[in-house]
Amino acid sequence: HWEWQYLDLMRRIWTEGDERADRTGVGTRSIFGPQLRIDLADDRVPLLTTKRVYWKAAAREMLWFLSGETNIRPLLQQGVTIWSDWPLARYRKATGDAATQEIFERRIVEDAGFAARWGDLGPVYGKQWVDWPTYARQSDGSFRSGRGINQVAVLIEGLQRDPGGRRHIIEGWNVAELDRMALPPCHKTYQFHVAGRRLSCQLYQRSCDVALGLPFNLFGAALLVRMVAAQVGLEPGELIWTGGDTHLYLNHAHLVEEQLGRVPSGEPGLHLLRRPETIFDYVFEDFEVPDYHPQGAIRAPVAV
Ligand code: DHF
Ligand code: TMP
Repeated sequence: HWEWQYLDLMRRIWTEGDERADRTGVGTRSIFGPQLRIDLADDRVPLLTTKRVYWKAAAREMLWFLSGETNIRPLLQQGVTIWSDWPLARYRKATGDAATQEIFERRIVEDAGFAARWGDLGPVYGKQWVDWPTYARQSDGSFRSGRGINQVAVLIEGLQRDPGGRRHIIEGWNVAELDRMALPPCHKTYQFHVAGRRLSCQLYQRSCDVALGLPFNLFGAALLVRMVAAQVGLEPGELIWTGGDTHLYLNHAHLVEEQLGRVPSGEPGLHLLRRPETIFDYVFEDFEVPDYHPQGAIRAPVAV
């Protein structure tokens, strides 16, 4: 069962990880450069069963990336609150207003102007994936913005034209724009690879919160591979996940202890019910996760 790889990673970090201070002030145990290899054949999906993972939020987040959006408003309109903490922290700091998360989120949904002012994360994943900025030099030597590059469309086209290519990459790490992002991309590079009829993907994640972020990131990546494979007419192959700084936050001790005492239960699947015209036309209702019978959710605070 693939999930033992996740549990083993968790155990290894907790017992052998290097204890260090981090940006958030919470503190972590961390290792550098681990890898997971997950077979995606036969509708398999890396979705944890040893705790309940809110996969619907991960799916909606992936569609939000593909839509090019960087404002949390469309997520909140769908009840997805995983990105609220960062705009909220910025809002509190800038205004001194101690608004609760609920009040802040309600205001983002109800007030488009407020959302435009306070709900944007900057040029994060969505922007870089489908509208990577370009600059055109003018005859007088000045620069003007050119047409953005849709990396996802380029990827699909490239896989169709040259399946054997070694340049099938979606890159989030736009060095020139990092300082305007609420959070520089964690799952920063996706490289695709075709062998025979199978489409594999290696994800490089520079920084990984194993307890909260990774379960979402694995499901999201698998969903992306499945959509790309369906669009280019290939079978899903392997998802290879490589982590940079791969850590457990010290205030997740109860989660680690609880989860490491559990044993994987069953194998959920992932069905794509429809193959729309383009990868940008998927909707949430196109996804189905049969046979998901997870064990109980384990709450833990997210480090901001
Ligand atoms: N910062 C940190 N420190 N860790 C992260 O995982 C993280 N992830 C981000 C942005 N910044 C981050 C975006 N993705 C949760 C999951 C994914 C995510 C952000 C937050 C999260 O809090 N998950 C909880 C609650 C999920 C829910 O029901 O809404 C969980 O128990 O999985
Ligand atoms: P950092 O920018 O200082 O590395 O902090 C980012 C934190 O968020 C780090 O704990 C990794 C975590 N994270 C994930 O694990 N997955 C994600 O998708 C995102 C956005 C963040």
